Amino acid sequence: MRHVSQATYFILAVAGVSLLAGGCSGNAASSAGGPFAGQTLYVFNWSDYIDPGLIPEFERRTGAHVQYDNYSNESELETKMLAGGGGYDVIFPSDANLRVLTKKELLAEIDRSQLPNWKNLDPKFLDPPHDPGNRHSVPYFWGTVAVGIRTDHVTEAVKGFEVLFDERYRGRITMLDDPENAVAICMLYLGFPMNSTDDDHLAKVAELLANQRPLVQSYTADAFKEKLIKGEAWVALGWSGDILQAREQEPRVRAVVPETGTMIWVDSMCIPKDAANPKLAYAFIDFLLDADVAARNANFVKYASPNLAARSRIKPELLDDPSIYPPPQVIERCQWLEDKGAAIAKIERVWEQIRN
Ligand code: N2P
Repeated sequence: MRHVSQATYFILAVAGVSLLAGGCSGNAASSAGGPFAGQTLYVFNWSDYIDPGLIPEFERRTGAHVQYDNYSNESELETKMLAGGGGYDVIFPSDANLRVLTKKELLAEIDRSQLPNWKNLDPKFLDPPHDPGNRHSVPYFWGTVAVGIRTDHVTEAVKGFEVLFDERYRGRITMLDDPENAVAICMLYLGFPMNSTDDDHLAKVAELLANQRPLVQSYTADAFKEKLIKGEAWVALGWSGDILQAREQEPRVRAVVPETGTMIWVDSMCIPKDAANPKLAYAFIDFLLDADVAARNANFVKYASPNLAARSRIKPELLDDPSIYPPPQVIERCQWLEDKGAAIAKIERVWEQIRN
């Protein structure tokens, strides 16, 4: 039961099969609304990954001030944490980041007695292989790496990643500026195992990326959203929800989740071991776990929520959108990033050559 693979975990989760025998619930201690006036909470989250109205609301409820900083790719968070943490109280690592940070013992153990709203989480998303027993993490959102297109310029049926390498879109393509994610997508496109660090495979990926380079308008892990909205970019490799946020503002944007499979990820809320204000960190995490707050957040960010109590308050059109909640047959073909250990340096080298 406990040793399901990451893939099995997720297929079972979205297919509605419980992984937990007895379910899981938090206990009754209360933390939200405590006397936090005059205190500051330091948060480090992915960009465009919260309903911006929620931060002032938390400040109003608690009297605390939130210093909210952003990153836009996996390595930014990792670099910051490995270099000493940056003084944050709450961070939002991906499943891949989480494995690294746990191994380095940089995360505090989660005390569920400080999270009365833990009970709102869907048990199917708990006890994941990247953090057995959720010792260090509270699930936040999950999603995929997808292709955003402007349907007014890309008029043929797009199946998947091929459009990223199409000469016709020269100068109108943005590529996800995230070494591990971008290389993984190239591996999938070339038909290699997504997590391969094999030298021959990496050489082919390097060649593909070098040939793609003249077609690329910019490498970015956040600005692709605005570029799609403005029509500056017509094709963008990006995070699924961000593409859908763009679609909300510009209906000619579409998100394509390749049916042949893509990368899937789940991000979590964590407290660094050396956080200065864990009490306030718990209050913030518990606030985000509140059913109403989680639904508002999901309705804004357009990522898939693991909060079961929020489900009935999430807009039906989002729950029915296959680019947010892909059908089980697509999920089944998706893959997770694996811990590459020291071989990650080879991937970073490939990426550096392209970016310099
Ligand atoms: C939010 C990006 C979240 C995604 N902008 C990647 N894990």
